[in-house]
Amino acid sequence: MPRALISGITGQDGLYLAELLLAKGYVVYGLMRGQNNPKRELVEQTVPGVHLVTGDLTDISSILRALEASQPDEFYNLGAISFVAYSWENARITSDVTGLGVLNALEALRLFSPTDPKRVRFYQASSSEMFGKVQTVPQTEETLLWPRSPYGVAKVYGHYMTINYRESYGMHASSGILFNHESPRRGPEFVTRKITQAVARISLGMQDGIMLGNLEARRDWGFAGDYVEAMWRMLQMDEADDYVISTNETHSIREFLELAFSEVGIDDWSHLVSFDPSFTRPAEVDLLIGDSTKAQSRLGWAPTVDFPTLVSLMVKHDVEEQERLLVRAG
Ligand code: NAP
Ligand code: F7E
Repeated sequence: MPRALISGITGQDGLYLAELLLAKGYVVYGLMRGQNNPKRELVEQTVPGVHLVTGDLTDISSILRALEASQPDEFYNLGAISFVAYSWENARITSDVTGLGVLNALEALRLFSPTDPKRVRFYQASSSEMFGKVQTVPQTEETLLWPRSPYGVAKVYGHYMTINYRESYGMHASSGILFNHESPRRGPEFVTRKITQAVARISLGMQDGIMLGNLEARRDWGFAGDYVEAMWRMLQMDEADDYVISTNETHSIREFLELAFSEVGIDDWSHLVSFDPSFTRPAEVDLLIGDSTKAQSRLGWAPTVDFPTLVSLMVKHDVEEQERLLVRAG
């Protein structure tokens, strides 16, 4: 049976990827930080087949121990401080985890398999945030990177370090340049889930309104379940490479709001949304739209969930979840 190690197992993508790999018959290990991680129970309930090992991307010896324990054929590096807004307030720790953590993972792999650089196939979770102030529309694998946040800069470092280790040591190391992808498992700090949770609560009379920042920013939003399939496909290729993963459509936060409110039958929502400047960013990424032609032709990958379906499934999930909370509260 193939074996995989996933860092970031407690995150949105870690859970979807673990489900996918378990369904394919993999033995799956998850690297989880902290001695008492509050998300341990969630992982154990959602993907009970996963073996958990403790470790931290800032601690190279803990990554090496996880490699020894899991003996993986594939290592998916999904661990990161991933919230862009937080990265300005905590630029150093973001750089340590999201940037240097990738170097630690690559070096741990070299120490784990000094004579066979291709023994473990490596996936790096690169990001469309690296395009930042976009230099071409749409963005492809060839687009010049121009990050706009400490998070984006850290991802650029991890991206080029992955390419460098592939070129320097012949490692099977691939980078997926993933555009925004969402799901009911998305953290509530990200704008999509913040909106769908709020819309659900407003529709149930549990909340009066929602405070947001810039509604005009545009993102290429896909479904996380589709995107982990692309990660796996990259590691099944004979040659490692870099791929943009996107839906090739762009929508504003305003359009997301429009669809989310209409899902609960609210057509006039302008009085329910207020502007809060604290949710704006020192430097904004105004427009992201990918071109995933390379992934579609070489990996045979394509998104299966379109934008209205994505919004709808997230709102429906959150309405059900909030109704359960209401019932429990009596
Ligand atoms: P997420 O839900 O924020 O999950 C991040 C994961 O990283 C969590 O499991 C977190 O663990 C872990 N982590 C944080 N600090 C760590 C450390 N020091 N050592 C080891 N693990 C650590 O992110 P996601 O949405 O699943 O995204 C997965 C990856 O793809 C991330 O690298 C993200 O930057 C990247 N990405 C995401 C998107 C997107 O739209 N979702 C797009 C492009 C790229 P704790 O639970 O312990 O905090
Ligand atoms: O912001 C605007 C905000 O935090 C999207 C991460 O997964 O995708 C994600 O990064 C947009 C921005 O995601 C609020 O200014 C308005 O323009 O949901 P977000 P993100 O920054 O695009 C990339 C690809 C990653 O790699 C990251 O890890 O929404 N916005 N009002 C707001 N954003 C938030 N969070 N909260 C607001 O109230």
